[in-house]
Amino acid sequence: MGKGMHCRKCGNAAVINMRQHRLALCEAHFVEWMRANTQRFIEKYRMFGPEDRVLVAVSGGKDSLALWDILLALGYRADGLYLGLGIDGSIGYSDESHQRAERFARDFWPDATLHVLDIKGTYGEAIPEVNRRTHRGRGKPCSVCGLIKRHEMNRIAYELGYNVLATGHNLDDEVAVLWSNTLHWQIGYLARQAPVLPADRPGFARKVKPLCRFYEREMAAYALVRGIDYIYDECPFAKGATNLYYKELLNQLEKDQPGAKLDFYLSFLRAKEQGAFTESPDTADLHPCERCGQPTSAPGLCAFCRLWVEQVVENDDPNVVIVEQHDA
Ligand code: Q46
Ligand code: ZN
Ligand code: ZN
Repeated sequence: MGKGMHCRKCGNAAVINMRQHRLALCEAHFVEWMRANTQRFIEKYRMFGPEDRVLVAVSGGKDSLALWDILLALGYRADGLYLGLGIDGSIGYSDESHQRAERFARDFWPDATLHVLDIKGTYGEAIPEVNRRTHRGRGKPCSVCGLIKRHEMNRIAYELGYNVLATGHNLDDEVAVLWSNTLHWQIGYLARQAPVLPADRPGFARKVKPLCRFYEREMAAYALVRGIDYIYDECPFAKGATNLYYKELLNQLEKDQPGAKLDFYLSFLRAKEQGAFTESPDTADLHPCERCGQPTSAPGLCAFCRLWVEQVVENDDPNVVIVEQHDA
């Protein structure tokens, strides 16, 4: 990384050279630059202010831990939420990632709160088990997992009074999704892909992605420089995902044309601002789910609640105590 290069600000040895910005920085100035830019993006896209309560979805990976670190360093009221999905694989993925999240909170920000919700402990089944019972994922549990994560993040933010939900999606994630949505001209998805999504309905949290303009490589460098011990492996079910294939393609493009990814993403946002994609009409006719109250377009129960009542479910009480609180 940036061998023989010098920091543009102080002349010390650089730890990173960002070709797309023609900018090399030393450790201290890189950390400062990442935080200042995050602040700039938060303001530019009107994500939140100092009075908002932000819940950061923390997975134990570099992006979400770095996001939490940056928001706390910037002085925001940001707490973490770790969802225990019960995914093992050969690396004990969920246990490992849970440990990293706890350790980060304890060692870096002992006054911050990390909420932990274990899906199996709460609902009686881990993600792969729900998937096997309902067969929604046809093998891979990703659609079930995405549905449960979205529902639970919304619910916990609502119940604990957070008005903003922040996730650690970086530029590479956003560009891979954008690429896929563009290849298939998914107008509805394109209309909803943005750095900020307004709340689904009053009382629910707004969704924000403060890292959406940082390259994955910048996030890895930030975690490294800050000494954050994160889980390096992806979830075992991510392997072979189309998104990873698109990421490789886009890396090739970026190698030949530094800045291509950022340009693709920013041009998309600009086109949106100019009205290229209008809101999809499927936001019509949302009503509260009969069981959990979250907005749904399905009659009766939302997709999440149907997961648990499709067959015998023991833990059927919608008021189950959900969150175990760790004030590290
Ligand atoms: S959806 Fe699928 Fe991810 Fe859930 S099962 Fe793993 S890969 S964690 S982002
Ligand atoms: Zn410097
Ligand atoms: Zn529901």
